[in-house]
Amino acid sequence: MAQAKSFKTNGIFKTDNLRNVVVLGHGGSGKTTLIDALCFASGSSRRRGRVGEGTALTMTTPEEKSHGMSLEVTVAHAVHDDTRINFLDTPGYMDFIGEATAAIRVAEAALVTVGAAAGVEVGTEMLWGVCDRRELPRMVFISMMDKAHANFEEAVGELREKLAPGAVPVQVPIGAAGSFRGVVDLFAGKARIYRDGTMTGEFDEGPVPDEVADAVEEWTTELMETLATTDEELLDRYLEGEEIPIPELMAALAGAMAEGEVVPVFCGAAEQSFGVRALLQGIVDLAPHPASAGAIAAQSANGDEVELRAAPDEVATALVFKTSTEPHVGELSLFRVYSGMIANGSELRNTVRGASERINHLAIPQARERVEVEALYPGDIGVVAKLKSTGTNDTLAAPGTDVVLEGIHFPSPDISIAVHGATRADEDKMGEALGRLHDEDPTFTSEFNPELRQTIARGMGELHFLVQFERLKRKYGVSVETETPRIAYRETITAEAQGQGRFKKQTGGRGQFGDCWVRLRPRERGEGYEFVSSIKGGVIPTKYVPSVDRGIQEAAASGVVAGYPLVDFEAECYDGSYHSVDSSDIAFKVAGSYAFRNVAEKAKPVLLEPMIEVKVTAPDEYVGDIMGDLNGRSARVLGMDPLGGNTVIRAVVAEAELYKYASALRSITQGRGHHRRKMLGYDVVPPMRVAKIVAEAAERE
Ligand SMILES: Nc1nc2c(ncn2[C@@H]2O[C@H](COP(=O)(O)OP(=O)(O)OP(=O)(O)O)[C@@H](O)[C@H]2O)c(=O)[nH]1
Ligand SMILES: [Mg+2]
Repeated sequence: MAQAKSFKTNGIFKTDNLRNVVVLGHGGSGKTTLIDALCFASGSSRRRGRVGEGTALTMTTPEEKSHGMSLEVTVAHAVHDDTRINFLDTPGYMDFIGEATAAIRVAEAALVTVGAAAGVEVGTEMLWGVCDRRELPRMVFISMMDKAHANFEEAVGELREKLAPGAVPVQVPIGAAGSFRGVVDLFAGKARIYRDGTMTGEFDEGPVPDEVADAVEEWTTELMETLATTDEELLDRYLEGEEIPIPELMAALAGAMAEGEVVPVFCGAAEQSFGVRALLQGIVDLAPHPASAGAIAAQSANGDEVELRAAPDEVATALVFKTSTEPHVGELSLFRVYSGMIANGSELRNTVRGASERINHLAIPQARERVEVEALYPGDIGVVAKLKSTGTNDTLAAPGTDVVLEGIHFPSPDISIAVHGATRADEDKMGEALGRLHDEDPTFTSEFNPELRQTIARGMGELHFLVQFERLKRKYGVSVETETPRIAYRETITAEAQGQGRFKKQTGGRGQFGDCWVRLRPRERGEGYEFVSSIKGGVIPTKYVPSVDRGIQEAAASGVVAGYPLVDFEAECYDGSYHSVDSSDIAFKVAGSYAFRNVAEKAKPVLLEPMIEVKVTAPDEYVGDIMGDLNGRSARVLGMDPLGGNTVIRAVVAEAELYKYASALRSITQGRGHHRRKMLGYDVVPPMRVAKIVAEAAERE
């Protein structure tokens, strides 16, 4: 049996010998297991871990171990064929898509896992879309070939139909589910039969077994024809029946993959380390190296485009793509070098915040471990502890440079929840600790909302919140409790009305007197407030008219139905009277507010509520149930569009009807549906719900 080669894992690798590969796929499609197997087989990790036992290489935090899934981007490397492959493991669960987005930003290629039994899933499609926007070259690993119902042909068919017409296998599996035991490499035309239980992916090479001969012939023709069509010269030679050497075919495939024309498909069963060696070689041969990936997007401080090369003699730049804090370790910054060399002990400038930072204990990450190195070449991924004032999305550059690299476009959080400290002490520490969570994860925000008198946290979904609050407790010792966020209702008027506001006070000495007549008119939704004066003949002196306006605005801030701000109306002050001694700004302000209250009551006031546009994406089979549930929430459906085997439903729903919608959707779709939200505006609350809102408001008063 071949012995796993030993490697210098902490060596410095030059740009050509580096690959940055983000591993993406639907939740539970086998990414973490695959990376564990790849790193172990390459000899760069000492222990073969398991997701189920919480020991997989890239499961690093207690939260990941207890939830049994990836929750953050984690970098681990394998060294194969003199090349260091930096793998970025990402969560497949859509609440954590921000982590995947960051990882996609700094990779040159994506390795997408598609379960051989599950096929293309919602998460696969979402992440594929993010890769599309960055034109990221992709390869696919059909995972879990050993699982019941594994079906390679079907998975490839789905992939071609839904996501990648250019997907083409470079391997064909031998057997499936319980009988899966090897693959045929289509370039070499040889079978690899895996040895059971080696865990390093050892195999015996042999001729193509009869059972797969037809499939091998069919897919080999497909592969050759696909390659030939990407290159005219190759096509001629192929048509003339020339035997084209494998390295040439590989180079053609790598070129076509870089262009996004072809997506090479591999397969295996990472749990048993079947297929991992061929995949390592495939990545080295096919994934672009950091200097071949085209222009580096950067700007100077004044916004001019800057051209940078991924060369050692270029000015040094690096992008921080992940910041995390762990007790006893402090803050760790993961960064990707784009240009120039970064040396241990050097001083860099944070060009976003204008601070200088010293790079001590420069290291490359191996999941939670750091392997110290003297320097990093352009393209490499490094980690450094305890930077003073650098966060995610900041650029670090050589002193004297003001270059800012293109940042990561994180999705904005659109689900909210209200939180308060479990105790007084928790409440006091909560604000700062929540802010630290945001520093680690830009898709989580929080702020105190004075109108609602609640701290509102925003995130990507309910599991996201759950995990964040677990981190809050473990890292910062702060316990929070959650509650339904109050709704920012508004009020408006629906009819024109007019009337008087008169303020007169005589308490010895000087009195107070203000008197105005005001007409209120409804305006369209979103048009706001407007004040008009049509006072003639100085019945109210000009200098007091603005006080009437101010009085109306202050009174409108707590409306007449349930005390919510009354919006979208015009107020016209058309008459009034004054007293030469007793009138004052304050007296007219009070008169204005009296007039508002008096008239607004007569102007058929109504309650308004925030309306949300939801976009639900789920497999077709759940559409009936989703629609039924949306009906129960009085939703108005705007449209339904097919997206692969999924349907995208767009509907307008009152915010009040959407609390915990993510959970409901998850149980309706067995976790296969997700939704996004967008605030649309305000609409009148249906009469049947008004009484309850008024009663709740009265209770809070
Ligand atoms: N039978 C079988 N099971 C596998 C294989 N690969 C992974 N699994 C199991 O499938 C489950 C999910 O695997 P993970 O590696 O955690 O999947 P993941 O894509 O990282 O999941 P997320 O981090 O949640 O996105 C685990 O229980 C694994 O043990 C495989 O090749 N065969
Ligand atoms: Mg994982």
